Amino acid sequence: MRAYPRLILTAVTVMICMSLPVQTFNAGQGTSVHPASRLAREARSLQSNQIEAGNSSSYSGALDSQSSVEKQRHIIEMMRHAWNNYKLYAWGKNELNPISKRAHLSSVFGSGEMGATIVDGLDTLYVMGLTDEFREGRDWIAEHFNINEIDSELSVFETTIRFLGGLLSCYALTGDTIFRDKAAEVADALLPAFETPTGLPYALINPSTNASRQYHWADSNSILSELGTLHLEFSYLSDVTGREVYKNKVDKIREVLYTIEKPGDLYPNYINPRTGQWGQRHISLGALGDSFYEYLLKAWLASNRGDEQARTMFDTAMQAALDKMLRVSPSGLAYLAELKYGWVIEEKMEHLSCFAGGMFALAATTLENSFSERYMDVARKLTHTCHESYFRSETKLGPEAFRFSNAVEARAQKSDEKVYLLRPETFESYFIMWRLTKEQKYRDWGWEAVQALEKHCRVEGGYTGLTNVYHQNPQGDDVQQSYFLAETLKYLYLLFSDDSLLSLDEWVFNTEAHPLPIKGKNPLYRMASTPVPIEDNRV
Ligand code: DMJ
Repeated sequence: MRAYPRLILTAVTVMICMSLPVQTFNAGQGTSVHPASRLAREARSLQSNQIEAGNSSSYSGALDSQSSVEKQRHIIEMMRHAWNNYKLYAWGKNELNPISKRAHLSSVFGSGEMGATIVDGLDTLYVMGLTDEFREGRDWIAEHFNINEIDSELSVFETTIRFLGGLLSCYALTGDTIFRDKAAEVADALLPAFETPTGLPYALINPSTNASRQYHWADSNSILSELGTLHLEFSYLSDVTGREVYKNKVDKIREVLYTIEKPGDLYPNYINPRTGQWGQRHISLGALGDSFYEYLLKAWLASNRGDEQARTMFDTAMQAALDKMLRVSPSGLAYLAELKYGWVIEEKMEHLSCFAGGMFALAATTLENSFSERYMDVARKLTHTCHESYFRSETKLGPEAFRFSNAVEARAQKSDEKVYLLRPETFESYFIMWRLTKEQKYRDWGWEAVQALEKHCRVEGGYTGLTNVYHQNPQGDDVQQSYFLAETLKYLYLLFSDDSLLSLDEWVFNTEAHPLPIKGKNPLYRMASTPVPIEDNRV
C-alpha cells in the first residue's frame, strides 16, 4: 500500500507561515511572502506564454504530444473561454446559455442574481493564476453578492457546496475577509432551515422570508446526500469565525445519523426531519446518497483524523455497500448498482457515482486497515469502468447513466441517460488516482477528455452539455453549468499539475471541488482566535 506522503516543502511552509500575519489577497503586486502566493506563483509561471483566450470556438487538434505544462496552459485557456463568455453574456446572473448567448435563468438557483458562476468558479481562477479575472469576480462579490436580498427558494445543499464552499476556499487561499464575511452571511441565511424537531434541515429556504420546505417529489422527507453534505463547510466556518452555531448544526445531524438504526448498516436516501424515521429503503452511491459517504471520509481527513466517529461510520457503511451494491458485469467491469429493500433494483451505474473511485483511493491510502487493500482494488476498477463508459461512446464523453446486461456494458440505453452535462466526477477520480498511484493512464484518460470537450462541447459562446453522447455530431443542451468552472476544469488542470499544488496532505476538496484546508496541517487554516464580530445585515 502506498504511504500517504508528507512533503518536506509543507513542513518548511508551516515554519515560515506561523510567523506571518493574515493578509488580504494582493496578487500580482509587491514581493508577496504570503503562503498562498506559492499557488499563484506556480500558476502565473504557466501563463508566461499563455494562449490568448479570445472567443474562438476553434479546436486546434494535435494536442496529443503536449507536455503537462502545455496541457495545463491549454486548460487555463478553456477556463478563460468559459469565464469570458459568461462575463460577456450573463455577468451577475447564475449560469450561461452558451449557444443562445444569454443568461441561463432556470438553473438550480433560479433567476435571482446570485452570480453562481462567479462564486463557484473563483477559486479555480485563483489556482490557475488568472489574477485579473479573479479580481473582477472578487469585486463583484464585494459589491453585489447579497444573499439576503434573494426572494426565491434556494437549495440548502447546493447553496452550501457551491457558495459557502467557494467563498470559504477563497478565504483560505487569500485571507481576504470579504470571503469569510460573505460566507457567514450565506450560512446565516440557511440557518432557519434547521429549525426542525430533529435538527435535520429542510431542503429549501427563501432567504427573504425564511420560509422552508421540502421538495414536492420527496414527500415530507429530506435527502441523505443533501443533509449529509454540509459538515465540511459548516465546521470550517465555525473555526474561521469563532461562532459555534454552524458546527452545532452539523454535529446534530451527525448525532441523528450515528444513533439511528441502519438497515443492514446502510443509509436509505430519504429521512423525515420531523420524526427522524427513514423513508423508503432506497440506497444509492449516486444521486440522493453519494456525497454523504464522501463527507464521512472527508470530515475525518479535514479534522486531521480527529473525527474518528466519521471514519468508523464510513468504513462500516462502505463494507455493507461493497458487499451488497458492488457488481461485476459478464466481461468483468465493476460497477455500483442501487438497492431497494436489500435488492439490486437496476443493473445501472450513474455518472454521479464515478467520484467513488477517488473516494475509495483516498480511504485506502490514508489509513492502513483490513479494508484498505479492497478499497484500492475497488478504486482502480470503478475508475476503469467510468473510463469505459466514456471510451464506448462516439464522442468519448460519458453518459449520465450506463447499464450492464448480457447485451450491453457501460452504455446508456434510455434517452435521458445519454446526455453529458459537463459533469466532473470521472475526472475527479482520474485526478485523485493520478496523485496517489502515478499511473500514466489517468493523465492519458484526462487528456482524451479535454480533447473530447474541445471537439464537442466548445462553442463560440462557451461550453455546452450534450444531448446524446452516442452521436458523431451531438446537439448541445445550451447550458454551461457553474460546476464546469468549479470542478470539471479544476480537476483537469490539477491532473497535470505538480503534487504540491493543493497537496492532498494539506487540502480536502468539498464535493464541488472547493479546497478546504486540513486543520492543524495547513498553515492557511486561519482559525479565529476569538469570535469574529460579524455585522448582522439581514434585511
Ligand atoms: C456538483 O454540483 C457536485 O459535485 C455534487 O456533489 C454533485 N453534482 C454536481 C456535479 O455533477
